[in-house]
Amino acid sequence: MKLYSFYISSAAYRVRIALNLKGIAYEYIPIDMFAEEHLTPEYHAIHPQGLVPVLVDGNRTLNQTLAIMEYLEEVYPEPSLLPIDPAERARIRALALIPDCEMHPINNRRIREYITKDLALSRETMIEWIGHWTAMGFAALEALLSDGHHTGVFCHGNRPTMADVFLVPQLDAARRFEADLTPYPTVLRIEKACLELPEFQAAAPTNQPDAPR
Ligand SMILES: N[C@@H](CCC(=O)N[C@@H](CS)C(=O)NCC(=O)O)C(=O)O
Repeated sequence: MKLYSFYISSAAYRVRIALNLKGIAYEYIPIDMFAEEHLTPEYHAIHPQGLVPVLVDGNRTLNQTLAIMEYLEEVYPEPSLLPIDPAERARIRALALIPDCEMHPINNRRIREYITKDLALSRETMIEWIGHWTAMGFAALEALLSDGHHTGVFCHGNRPTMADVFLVPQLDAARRFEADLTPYPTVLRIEKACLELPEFQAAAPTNQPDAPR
């Protein structure tokens, strides 16, 4: 497999975690987003949206991290990142969809650039924007995770699932934008448990080949 990735991309971080948890080796292809390599015609030929990551499995080119997760789950089912019970699967997907659809897209690079360049608003306003949506998302996650009787060491039970795969990179992104995470103790407890696992550690931004040394 090949993964088009950028060390600091939280979406790519998700896929790196999932591949590591499933024990799938891959070639890391860095896309330097600071140098706008994701905006080149060459990269658009691989992913017409110009977003990172892209996963290539043989002759299949996959994008959108949730679709990639589901693909990995179906084609490489063991170890599974979803339980068998449909209601439990729905809970995990709902937890994953909060970072995937309700936090990350609102705070994504092109949104940030629209705020500061097109709308000519200050960096402080942009940070405030991110802080607002970040707080709303983590408050929802904290409520769901601290209330759910399925929560264990991880978001769902005592082994990592798709929910953890989406949670941890979102926390990394939040810290980059100065978010106060102290109101979310359950979220932070689960993050700590995840980061004790080598699969999460190896996927972390600082451990990627394109990370600054
Ligand atoms: N929903 C997409 C999001 C991918 C995405 O937005 N990735 C970011 C990096 S974390 C990106 O490429 N941003 C470029 C931009 O906003 O222009 C997915 O899950 O794959």
